[in-house]
Amino acid sequence: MEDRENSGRSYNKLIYQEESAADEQPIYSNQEKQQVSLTAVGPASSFNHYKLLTLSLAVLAAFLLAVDIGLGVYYYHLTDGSLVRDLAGEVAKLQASYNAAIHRREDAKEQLAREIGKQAVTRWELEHQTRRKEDYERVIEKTQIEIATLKSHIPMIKEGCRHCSPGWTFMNSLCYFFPFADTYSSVNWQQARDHCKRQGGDLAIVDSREKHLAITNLIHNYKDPKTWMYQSGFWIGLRDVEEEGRWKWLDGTRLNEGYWNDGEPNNEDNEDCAAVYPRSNPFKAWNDAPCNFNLKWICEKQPWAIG
Ligand code: MMA
Ligand code: CA
Repeated sequence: MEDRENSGRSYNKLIYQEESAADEQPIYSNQEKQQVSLTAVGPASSFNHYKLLTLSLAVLAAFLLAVDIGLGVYYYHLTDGSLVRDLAGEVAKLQASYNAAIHRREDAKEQLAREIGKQAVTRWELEHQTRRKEDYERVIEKTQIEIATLKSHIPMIKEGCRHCSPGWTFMNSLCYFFPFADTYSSVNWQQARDHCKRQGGDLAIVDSREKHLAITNLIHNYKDPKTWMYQSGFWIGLRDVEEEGRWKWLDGTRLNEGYWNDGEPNNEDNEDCAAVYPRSNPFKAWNDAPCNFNLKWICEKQPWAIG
């Protein structure tokens, strides 16, 4: 760099010397001239260097231009070419599959909500069915008990066929009649007795525990829960009509052991006739009621000869 500056300065000096050489006195010594002639060789080679430099710069510029064009072409391929198109296509595909996935997720959410709703209904239905099943099980249990009870009556009925009139039941060696059928309406004590007599019998004389338990067991099976307790009674052959508080059976015998309900007999409304009621406790099954009261009844009569 310094050399180039030096050679530049020398070149200026040279021009200045040539211009002034014609009309001015020589101002340089021989030595100086020698020096000047030596330096005069320098400007010629600098000029060559300059040309070389210019050429190099031109080549460099051309190279840079080529690189620029190359980059331009590469950029064109990059931006407008298949690679970019592929990438854009990929991005579009990814976007589409992302959108589809979001859509599917929303669908799945809705489906889940619907399933949860259905499950709640199924659960309620299950609870409902479980309750129904328990109800049925209770009914089955009750029916099985009833079947067993009715089965236990079969021998009685069979024997009744052998020893008693149709519709009469054989119990404790006697024939009994119960007007369970709906065709029999409730009647007063005297009408009940008349019915029994027409059939060849009389109102029942319940003068033993065995007879009483057999009767209460039977009427309990036919108990109608809708009927009010004091209307569900059955007249028996027991009265205190002759003397208040002196209870006598129709055969004239005095009452020995009664199965009165708590507080009975109370003769509340001139109650001289006794009736037996279907009670869970058979030892509290009797009441004294007005004889003109309408109730069902129990007849008894002797069986046909056994054997
Ligand atoms: C009451 C009670 C009985 C009586 C009946 C008559 C509802 O029961 O006092 O002792 O025999 O009434 O209906
Ligand atoms: Ca009474």
